[in-house]
Amino acid sequence: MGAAMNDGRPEVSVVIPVYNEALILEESVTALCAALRERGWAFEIILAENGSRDETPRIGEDLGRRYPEVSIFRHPEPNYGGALRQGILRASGRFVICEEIDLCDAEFHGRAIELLRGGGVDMVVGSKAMRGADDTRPLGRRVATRVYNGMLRVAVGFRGTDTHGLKAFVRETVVPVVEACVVEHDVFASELVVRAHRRGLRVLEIPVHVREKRAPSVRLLNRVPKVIRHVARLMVAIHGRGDG
Ligand SMILES: Nc1nc2c(ncn2[C@@H]2O[C@H](COP(=O)(O)OP(=O)(O)O)[C@@H](O)[C@H]2O)c(=O)[nH]1
Ligand SMILES: [Mg+2]
Repeated sequence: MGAAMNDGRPEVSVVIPVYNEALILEESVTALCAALRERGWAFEIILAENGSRDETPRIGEDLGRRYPEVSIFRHPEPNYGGALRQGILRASGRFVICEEIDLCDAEFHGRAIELLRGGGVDMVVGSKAMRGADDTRPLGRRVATRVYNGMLRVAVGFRGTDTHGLKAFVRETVVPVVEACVVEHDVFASELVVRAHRRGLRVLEIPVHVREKRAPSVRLLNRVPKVIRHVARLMVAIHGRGDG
């Protein structure tokens, strides 16, 4: 594995859910691997795949053979949140970065790990909507981010500006929060951030520059009914049982 391992464990685990990403998987992982090696970090990259209908699994396996830092596993059902959660639980690094294959934002990695190493924060969230962020996605996506965040504000009293993107955290501190999460699919990522806030973890948002390597794969409108159902479920889980 990479340089400077501690007890055979990497310092940084990068978890990336992947679904039908054959077009950009190899290029993204190769560039990410090179960028992380360049930093001299001891790291691993965990690809969390499920149900792809293209060459994603084969390309992922192949990358795993070529790069000792890279591994891929298959989550049994098509479920972004389930795959992400499983990937986090498989991670062994002191810090975990949750990435997206179309972003792989090296600048975020550098800033987030520096903040986590400093010890003053438990979780760093990359915000696409706060002051200083630069979001180059289409207008519909940028509006959706704000509407969704407004829903979380009303439903569960979320006070931040974004939950659904890049994050990095101290594994040991955040795994219990992951284990407390009940909602699957897209909303799991939000539940993790919302619960981290509610439990009094030190969560810091930093602005990100969003540059997607390709258009989003899942059509926005198709996702809406499911997201509304899952936010409702989250609201009941948090208020209904009064848990954090
Ligand atoms: N395992 C898994 N990964 C997914 C799924 N849907 C999307 N992803 C991955 O999640 C990341 C973000 O997906 P993307 O289509 O860009 O959605 P966005 O959130 O609208 O930007 C990418 O790495 C995708 O490959 C899914 O159902 N399962
Ligand atoms: Mg995307």
